[in-house]
Amino acid sequence: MSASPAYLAADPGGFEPVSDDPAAIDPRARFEADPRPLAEKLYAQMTLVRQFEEKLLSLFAEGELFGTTHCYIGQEADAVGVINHLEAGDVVFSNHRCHGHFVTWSDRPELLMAELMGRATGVVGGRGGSQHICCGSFFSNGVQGGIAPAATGMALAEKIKKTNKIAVVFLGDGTLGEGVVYESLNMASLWGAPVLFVVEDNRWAQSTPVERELAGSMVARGRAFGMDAGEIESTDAEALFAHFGPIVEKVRRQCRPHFEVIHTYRLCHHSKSDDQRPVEEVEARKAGDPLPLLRGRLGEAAAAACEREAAARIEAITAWARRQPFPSAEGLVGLFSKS
Ligand SMILES: Cc1ncc(C[n+]2csc(CCOP(=O)(O)OP(=O)(O)O)c2C)c(N)n1
Ligand SMILES: [Mg+2]
Repeated sequence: MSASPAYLAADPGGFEPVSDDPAAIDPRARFEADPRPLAEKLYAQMTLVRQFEEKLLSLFAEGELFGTTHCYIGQEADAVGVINHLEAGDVVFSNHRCHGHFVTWSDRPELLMAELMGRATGVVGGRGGSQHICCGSFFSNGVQGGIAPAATGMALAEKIKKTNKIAVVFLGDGTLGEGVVYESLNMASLWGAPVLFVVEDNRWAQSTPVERELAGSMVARGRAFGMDAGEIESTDAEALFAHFGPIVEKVRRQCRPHFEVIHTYRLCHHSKSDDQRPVEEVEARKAGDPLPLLRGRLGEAAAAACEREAAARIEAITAWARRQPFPSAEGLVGLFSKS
């Protein structure tokens, strides 16, 4: 491995720096090592993501954070359903709505909090912000659709290197309007790239409802390129976890692409405050909020313990991130150029 970049240098606030070794983070092993019952583990992860983003929104409102951010509130079950099946070194390619994917994958919310605060110990040295993450084998980019060919190429690279690793790319329903997605599906199928295309259909692309953005069937788009494709309508984390286990396993075993659509809903604004959706529609969808859905199965004591643990953690990481230094000009060396 190359020497650790500056942003991974020891941080003074008590959190371990993350290694730049793509194999350093192993979501599946971490999940399996947690002795709690499945529902409790999933609830703990989703609660952490939810509280992390609620904290972000309040920091934006108080003027401590600036720029933009797209929250994942309501979609947390997708991330925990898919990502807990991934091994160390599997590539994850996320999009503008990446916090839930990153926090679930890494279990390192402090790195993203520092990043959003623009600090040198943020996941990309405080220069990527909310949407642009590069950490081990996790990547995100806000250019809709542009992530599909990148993920396909990375999956193909793993195949050529015979690593038995796969790539997962998360796309929105609106992103199915980008032509480059179809070039990616074509090449992934033709070349047998082990890439799982996950479409998170939250029914809206910013201010456009899905009925006004897409003709035909989402799932048929994957099938048209000769790959297996399926769909699930659920915000139940346990159901999604059960659904994606065999799919991830099959992509790895067959070394072939797969296209899977999750029909879900976003319960927050598109970004920080913009929301053109009918209020009644959003209110009705709150019945499908994945957190209360799972909480009911846990029992009060276990659920409350998860919530307390997440709250303490968010408080600690926020305080830590505030103490972190801002990046220096020297920190630019190696980030955008070699010298
Ligand atoms: C190429 C490109 N065009 C436009 C945008 C602006 N933009 C950001 S998010 C978004 C809507 C995306 O909708 P969808 O794919 O359904 O994802 P969601 O926001 O619902 O998660 C748009 C138009 C962008 N980021 N990239
Ligand atoms: Mg959408």
